[in-house]
Amino acid sequence: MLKKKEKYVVAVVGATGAVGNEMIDTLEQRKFPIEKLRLFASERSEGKTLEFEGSEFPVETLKEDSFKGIDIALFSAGAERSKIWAPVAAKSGCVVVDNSSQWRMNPEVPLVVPEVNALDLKWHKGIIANPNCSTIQMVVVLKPIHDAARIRRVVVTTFQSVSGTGKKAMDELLQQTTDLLNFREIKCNVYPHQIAFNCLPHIDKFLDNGYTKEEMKMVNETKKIMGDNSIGVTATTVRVPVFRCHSESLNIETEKKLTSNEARAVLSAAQGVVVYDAPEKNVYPLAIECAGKDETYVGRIREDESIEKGLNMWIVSDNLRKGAALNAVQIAEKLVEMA
Ligand code: NAP
Ligand code: 12T
Repeated sequence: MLKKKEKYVVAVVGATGAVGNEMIDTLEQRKFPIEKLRLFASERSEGKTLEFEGSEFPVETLKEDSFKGIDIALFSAGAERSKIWAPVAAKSGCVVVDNSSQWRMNPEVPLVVPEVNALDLKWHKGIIANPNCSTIQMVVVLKPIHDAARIRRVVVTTFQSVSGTGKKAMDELLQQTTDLLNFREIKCNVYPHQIAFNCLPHIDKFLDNGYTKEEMKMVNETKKIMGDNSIGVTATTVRVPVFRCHSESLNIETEKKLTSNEARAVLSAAQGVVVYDAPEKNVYPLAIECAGKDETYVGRIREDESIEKGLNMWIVSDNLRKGAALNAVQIAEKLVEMA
């Protein structure tokens, strides 16, 4: 449990990565009460420094006693590192907010999106999991609809940016794009196929049931966060040549009829959601406009005319912010509030 203090010693593990970088910025922007910031990455980053509030901070490597004196650690260094180091950190009295998939479905670990299930933070035992980026933005929108009309089933298709995979993938999209425009041969290192000018129906590993791990994360994590196993979810996750922000097409079947105007009203009142929906003026959420924003934007809200009680909508959010760093920092803020 986090003890009440004026200011906290905070660590970012994976500080040099795409998410870690965003975590440092988010902590600064939201004026998180920090007494001391500790930054960790791999041996490759030894000797590097990173800026926070105008000062340079050294990047350290992880050791058994690294977490002594640290109150809160935000992890985003991959599942393998979280598997080893999150329990080490928790054992030394630190509260871990983990961004990897390692602990999300563990029944001992709360999986939290503050707008949806902040109360689950009460039963943590030292590790709290941050959901998958595609799941976070979806549940922020599903929760108010579920409360108003009970959701039976969701069919989701994602259009996910390369920053979800990390820095190397952003470099690969840029490099392939410039190479192709200069009639040079391209290299594929991060993804199995060309990502520039292409769409890949493949995110994370394929599983025995024919779905990808990313698709099953959306199915399983949604039920856990919403605290309702009866919600049916089926997903197709697609990587698109976009740098930042995930877009999602949602088809939602409800128990109670919601008209598109009712849905718009429910979503307008929801925390963390912005209704951005005026198609007659070409107004709908766009990845390039949502980059750097905190909210999940919703547009194209319309009734599914093929069923009695169904809605279609298009949602966009910044995967590095609400999908990762911001949600983790909001969890830390809630912990401080509850301490
Ligand atoms: P990234 O840009 O590739 O960064 C990876 C970070 O992990 C770097 O800081 C790297 O340090 C560090 N790291 C690698 N091996 C390490 C080790 N042995 N010890 C300590 N640090 C190590 O990836 P990213 O996009 O930021 O993602 C990082 C992780 O966050 C992912 O693996 C994923 O689990 C999670 N994530 C979650 C979401 C979500 O949906 N909520 C979204 C994206 C990512 P060096 O620079 O020294 O190599
Ligand atoms: N493979 O944290 O490649 O479970 O976009 C997030 C993003 C895993 C995760 C990606 C991934 C996660 C990706």
